[in-house]
Amino acid sequence: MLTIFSSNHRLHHGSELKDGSLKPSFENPQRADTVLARVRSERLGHIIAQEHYDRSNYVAVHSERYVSFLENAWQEWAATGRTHDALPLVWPVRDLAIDHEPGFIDGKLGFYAMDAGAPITPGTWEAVRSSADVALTGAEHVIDGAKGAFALCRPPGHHAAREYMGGYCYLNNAAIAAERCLSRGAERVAILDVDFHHGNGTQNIFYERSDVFFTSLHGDPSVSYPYFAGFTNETGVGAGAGYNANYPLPPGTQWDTYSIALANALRRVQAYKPDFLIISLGVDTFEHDPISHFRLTSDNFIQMGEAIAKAEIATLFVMEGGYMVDEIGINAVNVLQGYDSLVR
Ligand code: Q9C
Ligand code: ZN
Repeated sequence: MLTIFSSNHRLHHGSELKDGSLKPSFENPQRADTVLARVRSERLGHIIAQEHYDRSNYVAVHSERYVSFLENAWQEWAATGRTHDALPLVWPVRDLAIDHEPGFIDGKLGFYAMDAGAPITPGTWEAVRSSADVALTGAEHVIDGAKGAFALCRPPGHHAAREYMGGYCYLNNAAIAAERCLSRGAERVAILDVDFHHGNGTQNIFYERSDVFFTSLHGDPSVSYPYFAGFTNETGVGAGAGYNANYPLPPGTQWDTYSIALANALRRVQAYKPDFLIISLGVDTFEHDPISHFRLTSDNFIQMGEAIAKAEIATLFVMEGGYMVDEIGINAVNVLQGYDSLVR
């Protein structure tokens, strides 16, 4: 299958607060470069650069003011004389005012963030928009008839909601790709999120809509990030009622349990009869992932790709998380090879 990649991802390398101190983020440039190296060494298929897309594709799923914030945040932060990563330190929870955007960058950072896990650096915006363009380029290929494509996105996107960033995510690449499919004529798109963490951002964007079915398998939010979304009773509202399905799974989950939930999610996807399937492909479900607690093996990722292929829907794979850098390439490409082994 075709892989789409942008070297601009390297412009983004930030820090995160971990155990009370600021450290280099787990979400680092080595991740995408390791996946790319594996795509090459396994001869998965051609590798192409992203096309450039208009900003209108981003504001199709995010608010205008949020995209403006992302475009200008580093300049506003640097204008105050600061040179290290911009991170939020105050949030408008519960009864605090959420009805107007603060005028100063420190307030804006909290207003547009769910956590302190999405640092803004000098190169962040260029990397972020390129990552969305990688997903858009991949969407074009499946729209034009490819049975599969791999958008090797970085930074990831599934925690980014209509109007906030978080969890290493800024623009929601999978959602932007889904919206592109719809604007180019698709009637229905399904998104299956297999990242260890619940895709709260994607759920948020499509929660009141029936033209995108969102389903996610993830660590039980009672004990896993993002903690405040991903429960089974979140099934959509209004026109979106019934078009959202969450499968929270306990710590230590292995393939025997995981594969049953995956089969159930895929049954829901098939019943929906989507024109396209988008996989939010996180491989942080791996047994040795440093920030997650599932127990999938590298072989299980081949089985995951095979299971997805059996749904027989043109599929765009969009890279999300996965932090065991040594094996991220093997595990991501295993899913794609499992898929390709049954789709010709
Ligand atoms: N110390 C993705 O996989 N940090 N994002 C959790 C645990 C946030 C993961 C804190 C993890 C976000 C795309
Ligand atoms: Zn994740």
